[in-house]
Amino acid sequence: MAKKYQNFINGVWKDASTGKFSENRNPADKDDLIGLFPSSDENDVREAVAAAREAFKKWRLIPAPKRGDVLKVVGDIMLEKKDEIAFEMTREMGKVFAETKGDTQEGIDTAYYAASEGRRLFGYNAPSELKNKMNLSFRIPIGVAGIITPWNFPMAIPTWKIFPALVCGNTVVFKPAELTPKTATTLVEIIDEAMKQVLGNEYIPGVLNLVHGKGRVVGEEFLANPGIDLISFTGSTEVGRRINEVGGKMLKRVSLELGGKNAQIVMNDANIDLALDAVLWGAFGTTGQRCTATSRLILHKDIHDKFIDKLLERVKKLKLGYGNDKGVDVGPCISEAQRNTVHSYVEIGKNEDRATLLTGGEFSAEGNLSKGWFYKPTIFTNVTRNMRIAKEEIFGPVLAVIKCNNLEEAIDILNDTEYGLSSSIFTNNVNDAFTAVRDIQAGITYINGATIGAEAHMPFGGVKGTGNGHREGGWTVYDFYTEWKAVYIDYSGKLQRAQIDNY
Ligand code: UN1
Repeated sequence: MAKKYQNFINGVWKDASTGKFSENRNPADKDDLIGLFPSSDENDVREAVAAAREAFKKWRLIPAPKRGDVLKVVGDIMLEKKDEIAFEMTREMGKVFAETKGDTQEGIDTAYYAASEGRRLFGYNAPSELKNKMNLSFRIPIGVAGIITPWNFPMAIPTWKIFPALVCGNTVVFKPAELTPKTATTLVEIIDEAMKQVLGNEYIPGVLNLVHGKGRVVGEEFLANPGIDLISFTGSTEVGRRINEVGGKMLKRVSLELGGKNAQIVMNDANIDLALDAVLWGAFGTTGQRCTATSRLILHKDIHDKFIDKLLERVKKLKLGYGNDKGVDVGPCISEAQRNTVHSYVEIGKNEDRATLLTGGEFSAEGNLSKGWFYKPTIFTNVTRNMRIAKEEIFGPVLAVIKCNNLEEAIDILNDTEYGLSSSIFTNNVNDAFTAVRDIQAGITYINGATIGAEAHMPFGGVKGTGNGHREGGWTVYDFYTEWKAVYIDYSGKLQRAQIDNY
């Protein structure tokens, strides 16, 4: 009998009020049942929100450096358990062990960054226009943060959101992706352990609550519940729009990290082998299931044919398999449904769009692979910018190659998308590199680097349809989790009237 997991509400592990569970299975081996996780409903969310609101009264008064100390211990525990976390993450999510270790490391980096931010959280001061008066401003917590996270970075993305929320003095209700509830459970266990260690008798139940379940049920209650002040969401554009719409009506603060259709440009003067390494990593790392994945490759016509020959040779060497086995390069798609979506795009590319299928384009089901949701790394050539496979986010191991004549056209093609998350150009021409930095419309641009692999202490997010203007990561995320308070201190002993007494 598979282990039953629970929600964590008000400091207590408990079943969902529905009494129902859903299965979590290994995407590389559908016979491997990892556990049963609660199928919660709105009642569980309401209970969690009430607990978080109550906890907020006390947590906001814990000094920020001490809140930071909790995150320091969280980072230490994660570091100690890194391999164990990564192994289990590969088992439930599918990407290879080196990558789940990387995902965990991103969480550790975020923990230490948040810990140090507990001693910064800088405000500004400014001179007053009046004598004997001081103007200060500082950050204050907002309240209860609703955190909704995807399955592709089961550890890193929750940490980007939960750690800054907590260090700023907010309390949290966390709904992880249904497909990766185990990693989320581990994260919550670690944070709670650190809270207990650091706060001792001052421990406050309800600062962090975990509610498993479906977006349509649990997520909807996040929107409807007036006790949730802010929502941070990473996921599909469709769900993001819905959150923005309802959140907007309710005057909730909303941070959205949505789709991408990221491109790598390779110019005719580029280091070809370097650009090859990058596109293989960017397009097929994480089985293409990153918001930052390279899904378009824009090749200068002079090097196009040579590059494609080498790419084909290299891509055929990628080894598919269970990510915890040695020597595996690419894991499965996360689920059967996701693999079907990928395949339907391949059909669109072949038939509707009439691009050339260079390699892949089918399930990979040899031997043990038949037990999982494997899909062969796929490359289309002769793609033009208006084809659906060049425009829509596929979220799988599919790369669309587009030929270009010059830099201007390359950038124009790159920008011709509703999204604007990550981007990359390979060139050794310094003028072209700086032109690209200036003209590419994206939140992230790499020069001579793959489109994936943003660092935890830098602003992360996109322009245009990728989001709604917020950034995660680095110092910028702290703007989302705090309000500004302006404070005027008059020590003149009289009523000084701004805008009147001095002009
Ligand atoms: C995502 O796919 O949503 O920049 C996050 C990267 C990783 C994070 C990806 N650090 O590729």
